[in-house]
Amino acid sequence: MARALCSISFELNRQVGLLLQRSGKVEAVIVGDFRGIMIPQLSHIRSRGRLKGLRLVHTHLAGEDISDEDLMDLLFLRLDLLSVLKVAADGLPEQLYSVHLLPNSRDGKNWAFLPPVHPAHQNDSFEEFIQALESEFTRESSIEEVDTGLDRAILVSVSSQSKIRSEESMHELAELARSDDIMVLARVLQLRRKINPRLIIGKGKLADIMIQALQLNANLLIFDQELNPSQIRSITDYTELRVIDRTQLILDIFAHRALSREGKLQVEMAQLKYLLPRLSSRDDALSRLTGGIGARGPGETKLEIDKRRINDRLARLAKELEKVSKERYRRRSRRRKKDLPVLSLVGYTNAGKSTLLNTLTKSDIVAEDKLFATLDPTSRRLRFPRDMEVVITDTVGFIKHLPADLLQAFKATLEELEEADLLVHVIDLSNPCFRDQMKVVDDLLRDLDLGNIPCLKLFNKSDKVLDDEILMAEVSREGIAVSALELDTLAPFLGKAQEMMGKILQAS
Ligand SMILES: Nc1nc2c(ncn2[C@@H]2O[C@H](COP(=O)(O)OP(=O)(O)OP(=O)(O)O)[C@@H](O)[C@H]2O)c(=O)[nH]1
Ligand SMILES: [Mg+2]
Repeated sequence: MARALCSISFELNRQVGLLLQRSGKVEAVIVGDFRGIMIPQLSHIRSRGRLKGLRLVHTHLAGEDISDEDLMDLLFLRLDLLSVLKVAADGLPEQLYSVHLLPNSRDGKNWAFLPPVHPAHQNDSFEEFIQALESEFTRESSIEEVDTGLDRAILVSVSSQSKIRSEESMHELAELARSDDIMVLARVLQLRRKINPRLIIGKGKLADIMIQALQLNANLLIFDQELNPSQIRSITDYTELRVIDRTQLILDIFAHRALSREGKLQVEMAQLKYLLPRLSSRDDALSRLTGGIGARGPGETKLEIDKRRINDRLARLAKELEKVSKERYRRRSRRRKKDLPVLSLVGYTNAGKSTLLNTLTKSDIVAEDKLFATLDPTSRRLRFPRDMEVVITDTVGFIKHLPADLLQAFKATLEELEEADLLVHVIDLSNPCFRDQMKVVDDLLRDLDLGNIPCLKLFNKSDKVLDDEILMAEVSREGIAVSALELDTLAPFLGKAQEMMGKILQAS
């Protein structure tokens, strides 16, 4: 076979290759040019264990043995083995060079070369060799590989921001992942002065990530930056891992959490709007975009990935949403008749809004250490100390880079905030980035035209930072420090809120 391959290659003056299955069956014949060979898309082929289950044998005509390009192919495609058949000047086979991946790096390398042999002297223990390699891969990672059925992700950030900001953002991304039941295996941060709009990440860096993914058995890459269609392609052209970005992760969380009919409709709409411009007819990358995470519509619905069907679906969703929001409008005007003043809790996700509502009204709505625990607005009655009754509402939390489509979709729900007589901006004082978070919330409130409603700043989780006297003094000039977990600390807040509410009602 080696002889035939060499002579064809020699005559065509092009590299020629065979992709072989473990059984020896030929998966594909590839004809390249003099210097290189393009391996076809293999994503339809399921991997056998950690490796791809395919071996590539191809010719080299220019006298070189295994090149960097070959190593990249080995790595990105997770080939079982890559062999180069060097063709001699007379068109006959000269030597066979082979390389395979390693479960652990040796001398900083994740691959190992086999001693070159003459093709005629090749021994046939390939199957055994691959079995041994596979089990070595499995053994090396068996310690952390308790199969929990969770997605296993590597977080990637390519950022032009400062190191501290980028790390904080990455931390938030990890929290988002955790909130979506995704296991975070590693974080890769690359600081760049400028981000290339076409290729977000270089091939070398991507190779590093692929090595880690292989060693840690990751199945998902999550980027902290929103990826445009060409950036997605620049990554998915090389890797078979699923690739999503921060926006999709947030959308996925929302898809999991949405309970109300309106919430579900809104999330599905946002997901489809996000996907639409990222669709192109030939896109195999997209099926990876939508396979598994990101393909999960709210509830039981599965996202459809056909452009025309998406457009039809979007039109239908818009109609249904209109109907639902009319109903809500009617409900709202009924409530309006009772004419209780409305106090709305707003703030960054995980700030403690739901906890506060629970403590104040002795309720039991979901409050947990996850981002976006609350999606659907909840209202309760609250009696102030000096005999005043108000409606207090809890709302969806805000986050930086809140996907525009999502914000758009939730506008109807957030419109309820327009009814608020008083906003209470709940801030997680224990978060080192609370100033940035405050700004995100203030900016969003302004975008939603809610900037004119009187707003009381509530610095929550003060129990965690009581020692920091400077900080406590600083924030007590701007608002009120409390701990939503302890009813006793809330008296000054209730007093102030009632006072403000009284003035507002008088003025109106
Ligand atoms: N130590 C401390 N933890 C708090 C306090 N208030 C809330 N938490 C915790 O913070 C976490 C988030 O609280 P939630 O009330 O769910 O926050 P949220 O603002 O409603 O969050 P979303 O619904 O995701 O926007 C929970 O684990 C709470 O127990 C507080 O005053 N002190
Ligand atoms: Mg909440």
